Amino acid sequence: MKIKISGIELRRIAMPLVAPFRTSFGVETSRDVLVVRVVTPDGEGWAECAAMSEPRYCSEYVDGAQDVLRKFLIPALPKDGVDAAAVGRILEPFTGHHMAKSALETAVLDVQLRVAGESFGSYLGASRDRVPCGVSVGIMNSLPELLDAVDRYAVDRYVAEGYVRIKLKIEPGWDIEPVRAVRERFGDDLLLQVDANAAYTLVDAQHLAKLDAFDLLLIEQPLANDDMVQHAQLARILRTPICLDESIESAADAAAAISLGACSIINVKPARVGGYLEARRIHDLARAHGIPVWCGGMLETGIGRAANVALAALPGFTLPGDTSGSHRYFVTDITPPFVLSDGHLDVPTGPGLGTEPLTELLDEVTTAREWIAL
Ligand code: NPG
Repeated sequence: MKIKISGIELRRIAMPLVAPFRTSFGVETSRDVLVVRVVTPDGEGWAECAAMSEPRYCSEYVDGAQDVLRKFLIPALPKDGVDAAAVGRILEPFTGHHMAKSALETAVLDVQLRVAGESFGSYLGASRDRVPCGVSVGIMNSLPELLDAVDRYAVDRYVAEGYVRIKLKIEPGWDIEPVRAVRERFGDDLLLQVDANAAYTLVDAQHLAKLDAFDLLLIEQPLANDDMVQHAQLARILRTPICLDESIESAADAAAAISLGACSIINVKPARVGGYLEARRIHDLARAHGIPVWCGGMLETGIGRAANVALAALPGFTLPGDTSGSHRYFVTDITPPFVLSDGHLDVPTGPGLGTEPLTELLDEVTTAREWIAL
């Protein structure tokens, strides 16, 4: 179905986080989110760009994403209408910028599905109506602080809200001890995994092998983004399964990683791979190879969360994702909040994303608006 676009609004919003979120690549205290609104005669489509303020997780950053959207990606869309399934191919001549491309494709897909009356979950091929949820715990300054946070964000709610697994962020100097402390305090039944965000090198292999004692679900992205061969070597040393995140920017990367033996699990983040359609291709490929996937998160508002939850409902997403409830990150979200029930989030069933920003809330947090007519 071709959708005729009148114009696109690029809006920036400031979303303070409930607590600083520290990873090996930096600390986030507030999200500066680029929200994309596609306007058509028949309705609107929404998406958010996952790019952070600074190019630390990957080379993209939010000002750059807005610039490339304004100068190259939006002007490349045909004036006489476009089908969301064609957006990826239309944007292909521009290299990189997956997060910007993902936001544009997602907003077009959203309006197209709203017009067609179909939900993201149904369109993508969801096989469940709710998904189990994990939570990511940032790097802390001290062990007591970590245990409090685990208490506060995961285990207490594991009982009260039911988070089904915990992911600890690690880096050199903050790895074996926090994992040991969490295991000792909460026992072996807790589903636990770690995420290094590329903070180690192959020289650390024997050190990382000490994590094998803790029966982790996986270790995520231990080595650098382009260390595909080194990850394959590390996989032969560790018993803990290796999951790749940053290294996988496309289905082609996933195919290479699988055939090299660089990972046995993949974290699928739609923004990182250029959109939900490429994310689905990675899901299909991994599933055909018996490689489990799970849905990552990038501190999304309710707009991004809605689409992630829909994706996480596909049959190959067999591990709990970083699809936490809205209140894990924001006191007030711009959409009605996603709230855990029995450790799960419901997959939205309304047309498109099945949710949209509440105008008043959105206006309150808006810091800038730009209109690009097509
Ligand atoms: O639940 O949304 C979430 C965050 C999960 O830890 C999480 N995300 O490296 O996967 C990651 C990390 C991240 C956060 C990556 C922000 C990039 C930016």
